[in-house]
Amino acid sequence: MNKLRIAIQKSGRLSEDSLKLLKDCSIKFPKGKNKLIASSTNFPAEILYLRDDDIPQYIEEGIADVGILGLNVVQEVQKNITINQYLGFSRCRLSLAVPRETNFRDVSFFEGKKIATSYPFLTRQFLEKNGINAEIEYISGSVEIAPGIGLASGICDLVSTGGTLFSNGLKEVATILESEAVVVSNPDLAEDKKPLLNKLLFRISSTLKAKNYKYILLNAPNKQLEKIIEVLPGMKSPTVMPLASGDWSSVHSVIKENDFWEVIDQLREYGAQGILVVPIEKMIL
Ligand code: PRT
Ligand code: ZN
Repeated sequence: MNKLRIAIQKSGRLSEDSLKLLKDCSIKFPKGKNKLIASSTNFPAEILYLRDDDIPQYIEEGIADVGILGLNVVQEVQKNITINQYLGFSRCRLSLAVPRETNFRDVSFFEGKKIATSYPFLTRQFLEKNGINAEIEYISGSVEIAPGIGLASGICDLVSTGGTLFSNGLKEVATILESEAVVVSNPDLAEDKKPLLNKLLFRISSTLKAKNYKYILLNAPNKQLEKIIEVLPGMKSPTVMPLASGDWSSVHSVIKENDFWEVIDQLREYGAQGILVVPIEKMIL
């Protein structure tokens, strides 16, 4: 039977979370530091460890079937690949930056100027959209030093904390793209591999959903049950079980991580006690 070839970054900012995601999907494979390829021991898959920039091409050419990499790379390289899932990790933004002392009003500042970047396609696209004519100087790394050495008036680079820009005397002036890790795949996947991709995507989305929800258990006075159930919709509706003694019930449900504190405050207001909130490992809807 054919195996699904999954490409992940060999070493870098995406590696750890990519491996963790596969682990959360219960896809096991032997560890080996210098391995470039490893066969899963419990899923029909092979893991390819690559440089992130090479992943789109490998997928387009059918050498890998599916991969995990930054949206920034996917959008820059313009290969024929499908984005299947946003993963929420390795978040960053592609931004234009200029020396801190620059009197910057708007992007027309860049008219006739030179911008250093490792993202020439996205930079040009942004400038064209804004009707600006600027020269793009492609450099593959350490872009942030370009203005300081007189190579360019500004840069377009990835930013996460802003620390690198700050320590190089630069300020962020416009964001071109908000990025995060994504799952991408070959749009013309062989028929016998499609069920494997779907299986993988199903596991990934179940894992991601679980991260956004919590399981909640609490004791509720029976006379307040109706109000408490109203703030706890659950996946269908909450489970309610009578306690062995007194006019109390045990209520079990699922809540969104984002609504968490607001829901807890309301529950306490309605007299809920013994509230337990526990993580969910997988969530199948
Ligand atoms: O060797 P390989 O080619 O595989 O790795 P790489 O060196 O090209 O990539 P890597 O590991 O640095 O980044 C992989 C992916 O992580 C990127 O494509 C992004 O999708 C994502 N990511 C998230 C980042 C950052 N945050 C980030 N901060 N990639 C790079 N940076 C760099 C940025 O270029 C700048 O130099 O970090 C610096 C800015 O960080 P702050 O925190 O100082 O703002
Ligand atoms: Zn790279």
